[in-house]
Amino acid sequence: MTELEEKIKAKIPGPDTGIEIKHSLCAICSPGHHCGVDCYVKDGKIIRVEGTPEHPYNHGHLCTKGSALRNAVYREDRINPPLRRVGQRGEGKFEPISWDEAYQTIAQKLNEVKEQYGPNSVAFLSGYCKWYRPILHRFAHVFGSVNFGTDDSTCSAAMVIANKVTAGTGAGPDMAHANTFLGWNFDGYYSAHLSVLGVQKLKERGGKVIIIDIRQTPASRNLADIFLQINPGTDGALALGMAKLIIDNGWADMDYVEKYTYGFEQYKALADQYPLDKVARITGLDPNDIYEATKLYATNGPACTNFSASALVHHINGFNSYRAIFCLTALTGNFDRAGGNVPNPATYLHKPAGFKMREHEFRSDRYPGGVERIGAERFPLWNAQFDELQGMDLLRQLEEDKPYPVRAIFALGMNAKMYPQTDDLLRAMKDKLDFFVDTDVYMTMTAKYADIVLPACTSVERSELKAYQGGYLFYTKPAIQPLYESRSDVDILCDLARLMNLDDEYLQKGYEASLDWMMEGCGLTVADLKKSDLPVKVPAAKWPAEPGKCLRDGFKTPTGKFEFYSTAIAAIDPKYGLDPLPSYYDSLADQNDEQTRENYPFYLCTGARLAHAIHSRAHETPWLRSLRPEPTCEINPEDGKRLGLKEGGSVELYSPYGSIRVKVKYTHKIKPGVIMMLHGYTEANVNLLIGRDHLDPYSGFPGFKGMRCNIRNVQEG
Ligand SMILES: Nc1nc2c(c(=O)[nH]1)N[C@H]1C(S)=C(S)[C@@H](COP(=O)(O)OP(=O)(O)OC[C@H]3O[C@@H](n4cnc5c(=O)[nH]c(N)nc54)[C@H](O)[C@@H]3O)O[C@H]1N2
Ligand SMILES: Nc1nc2c(c(=O)[nH]1)N[C@H]1C(S)=C(S)[C@@H](COP(=O)(O)OP(=O)(O)OC[C@H]3O[C@@H](n4cnc5c(=O)[nH]c(N)nc54)[C@H](O)[C@@H]3O)O[C@H]1N2
Ligand SMILES: [Mo]
Repeated sequence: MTELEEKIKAKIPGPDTGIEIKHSLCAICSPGHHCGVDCYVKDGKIIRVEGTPEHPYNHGHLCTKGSALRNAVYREDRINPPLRRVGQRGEGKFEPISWDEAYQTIAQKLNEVKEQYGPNSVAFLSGYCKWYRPILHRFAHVFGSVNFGTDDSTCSAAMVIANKVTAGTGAGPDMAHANTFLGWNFDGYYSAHLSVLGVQKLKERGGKVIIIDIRQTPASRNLADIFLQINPGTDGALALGMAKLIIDNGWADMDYVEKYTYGFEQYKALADQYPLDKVARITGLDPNDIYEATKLYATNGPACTNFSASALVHHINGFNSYRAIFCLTALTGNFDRAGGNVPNPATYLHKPAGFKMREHEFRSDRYPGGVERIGAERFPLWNAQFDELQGMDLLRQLEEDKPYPVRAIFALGMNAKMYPQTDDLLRAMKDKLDFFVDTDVYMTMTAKYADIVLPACTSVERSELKAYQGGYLFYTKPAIQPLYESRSDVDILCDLARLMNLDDEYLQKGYEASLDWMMEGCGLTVADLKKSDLPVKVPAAKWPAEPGKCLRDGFKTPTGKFEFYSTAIAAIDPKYGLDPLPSYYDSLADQNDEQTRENYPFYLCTGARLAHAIHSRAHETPWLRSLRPEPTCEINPEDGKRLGLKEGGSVELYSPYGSIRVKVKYTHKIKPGVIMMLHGYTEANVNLLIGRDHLDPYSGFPGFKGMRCNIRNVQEG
């Protein structure tokens, strides 16, 4: 018996119990995580889930959501057989049909739209799941449509683009060698639990931690040496103010700046407009605290910085704020240096693992080109830098049919509640689409608008490829058979490719053949991975990433330097008014007229992460819902009392665009004037309050975390 088998056996509660432990992964949360899980299976059913102790990533740890995986798998709202709509769109009336019939209908309807309007009139959309993306993306292209889009329209892509147009690449914090950690909107306890360990180790070594957040968090409490509780949406001003302090006090690494950067003089001139007193006024911070934090960051190096896929870029000034912070890493000589921020490109599906896979080549290989993607005209920087449609322009194009009509949506896990003014989007989909198919695990509000609904299985019911840091690849095996008639998303796509006779060798052959193509050169095949029940070390992997490559070989930007002044932004038509420098403007710039200020005095921050929830997908999982049973907004007691809001009472939260009813909770963790609300609830969808045009002009991202709103009591009952 191998050591592993011994360990596994030791965990089985007694002989002859009929319980088997099967390794799988939890795909509830971010693709950057997906912890290894042990499913205890008896009679084909999962009776218990634990973290896999031998897993090289999570080493047995599980977060709140992962601990509820079993409950998520056996939810009562799982879609059972494929369904055909019989009532009105949105009504939720369906009849069961066979898979064959569902596939035939989809093939016929998509081809009809293609014939009548052209292939780009079919949009291929995905929600938060990443695992099937290269297959779906290629499917769209082979079908002939340029229109592939995902939650990247609101998540991470703004950061990716900002990185690209500044340094040609992103760069993660090198915690292991840093003396200081600048945790800008870092709260790993809620959003990435394993990331906290690195910060704890840094502290144990005597390292220092700065946390900058609008709310007090476990990170600000447990980790921070200096905590700056900043006014929301003002981070760009702080970063420019810090740049000025760094330059004026001689803390900048001028050798680095001269050798490796471009546009310093213009950047300095911009920073000069942000003296300490002005920055203190904008950010609501004490000037001494700003000074001390800046000094610590700039003089106690090497220093690394946290970057978030969402918090900052969910403001309409977020792209520039992000860039202003990013520029500090070069100003202090911490970019691409040990203990600073070190480039480490993603291996596969957002996860760096130290080797190269041909995921992007696979999906873009068949790009049909020609007509422009949705959002191309409105968001030219996005379009030039990112390989997807910008979904924040979907509603406009549905309504206006310009530059061409969109008449069908083929979606995997589409959540319309991800889109601002969701009700308008659903109305447009209802009125304008000839055909809408959605594939989901659960019967969602969005699926109720579909003409055909397909049941997808969960991660523990399928095989899936996953890369892990440290140089690992994992090909999972199903721990249980797919429930009901559900199928794996990738099998659905490849079945359809065959039925529609799409001209593509790999989609016709299936998921595993496609993966083998993407994995070529890494020294392993799917067949090799299948021999193991745990992640396998990849021979070609180099981990950890070595710093210094950009400094040695040049940056992948037009100038070959780190660009304070972005030449890629400068190349965009001036009529769009995009600034090549990371200039600061107000995050409520489009809502600052006197009347709106008066009627909507609060700053609404939506979706700041909490441990028990993730977007729309976890709210209906009973164990997780029980941790906060009612959709609840949070307000500082000073405001709550002034307005006579009763703690736990019902309130209406409203903006110029919409209103929801929720409970209210007092908290001292946020400043007066701020209201916080989680997103993703069907009965209290806060994105009804976010204006459809309240978008960052650089990225197209919605201002989810910066919107004017107001609050008032409502009668109970
Ligand atoms: N107000 C506000 N809105 C936000 C945010 C915010 O902070 N505030 N955050 C934004 C961010 S950063 C993101 S990433 C997006 C998230 O984007 P969303 O797409 O809203 O994410 P989810 O609701 O988690 O997932 C979408 C659907 O995928 C389904 N699903 C789960 N697993 C599978 C599967 O294996 N196959 C299939 N076919 N479907 C599956 C789920 O049931 C769900 O219906 O939300 C954005 N929206
Ligand atoms: N439990 C849980 N974990 C998740 C998710 C989830 O929904 N739930 N979503 C996953 C996804 S898709 C993403 S993109 C990541 C996001 O990961 P994070 O960016 O870490 O998530 P957030 O909690 O939105 O933001 C981090 C912090 O930024 C703060 N913040 C909000 N506005 C501002 C501001 O204007 N300035 C500053 N300085 N701070 C601000 C919030 O209070 C919060 O504490 O999380 C992932 N992990
Ligand atoms: Mo996200």
